[in-house]
Amino acid sequence: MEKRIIHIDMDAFYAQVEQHDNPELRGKPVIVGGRSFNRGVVATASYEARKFGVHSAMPTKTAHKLCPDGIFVHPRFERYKEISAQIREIFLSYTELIEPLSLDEAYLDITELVNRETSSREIALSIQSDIFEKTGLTSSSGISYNKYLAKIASGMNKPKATTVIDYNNVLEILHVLPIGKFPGVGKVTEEKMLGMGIKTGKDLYDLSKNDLILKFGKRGESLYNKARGIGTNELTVQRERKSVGKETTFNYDRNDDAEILAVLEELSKKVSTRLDDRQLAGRVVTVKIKTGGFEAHSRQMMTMDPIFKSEDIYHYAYSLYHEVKEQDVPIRLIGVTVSGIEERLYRNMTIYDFIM
Ligand code: DCP
Ligand code: MG
Repeated sequence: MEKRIIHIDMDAFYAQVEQHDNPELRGKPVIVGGRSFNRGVVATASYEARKFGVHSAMPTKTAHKLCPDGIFVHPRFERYKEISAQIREIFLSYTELIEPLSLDEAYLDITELVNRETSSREIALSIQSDIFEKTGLTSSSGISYNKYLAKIASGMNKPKATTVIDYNNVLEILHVLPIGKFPGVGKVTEEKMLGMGIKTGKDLYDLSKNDLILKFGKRGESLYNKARGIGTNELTVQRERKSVGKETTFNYDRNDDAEILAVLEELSKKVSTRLDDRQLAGRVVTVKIKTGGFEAHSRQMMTMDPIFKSEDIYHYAYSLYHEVKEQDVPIRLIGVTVSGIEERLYRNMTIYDFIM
């Protein structure tokens, strides 16, 4: 059956929150990020600042050059989280079929809510107006019959827009879409494609499936489908995850620190990858062991900031291991867990990237 999926994405989220909370910033080029000249990065910029070419992930230094009169503001993650929670409450008042992608964007499956009296566009507009009423912030939405088209649609007419992609306009829209705007085509793939002369959806559409598989391997088929408006309509509805852990049972009891630590480092990497996949981080690291005599011991430690990188996890796990492992007592199992899980507030960056 055909589904109706909405993708909702707040407009210039962090910057808009700053402008909302501080009216003096309204209508001005606001750049949220690290203030440091050498190390800071831009988290986002208001639409006024974007006119100067400032964008997310750009070094603050470059942003200064492009927009010398820009107002540089530090991020207030707690505030963004608070608003994100308010937005989620609104989503929940419509449906439980929600797939959050980050603090400011989510997919909603509203198939069941559409009927002869209420169109999917009306539902999207109603959600957006609820968000505005509750938070004073504007958002954009995209509506389509699958997820990636809904996401493309929400970005097409930003800000404050509601855009529908349907069977009758899908190819027309995809054909002229710059290749970098296809979800899943990151910076690296985009460069590669541009180098091959694939600039738009039409260029992609004109390539055969075989050709795409030859050029892009496993992803070839998905690209072939994306050029044709074909994609999944199944939401990954998030269950709340309390902890992420990995453990190994040895095939014989071990006592050699170097050997055990090498395993612990591997486990830390696996935990990190899991956290990374879901854009999560955690504040508590636990190391547990079981001795050859089946006694279980564990130690845990609170971290300074939420962590997710394998070297950070291993850093804590390393000292916990030395606390919990008794000399000359061989162990049969070791595990590491990160709990105190929260959603990551910045993508592919750590808090240090924002330090002044
Ligand atoms: N963000 C970040 N680092 C990035 C990208 C984004 O910290 N590289 C943060 C700041 C953004 C928020 O996530 O405000 C949401 O990201 P979006 O990609 O949705 O960007 P915006 O909401 O800022 O702008 P747009 O209106 O284009 O959605
Ligand atoms: Mg956004």
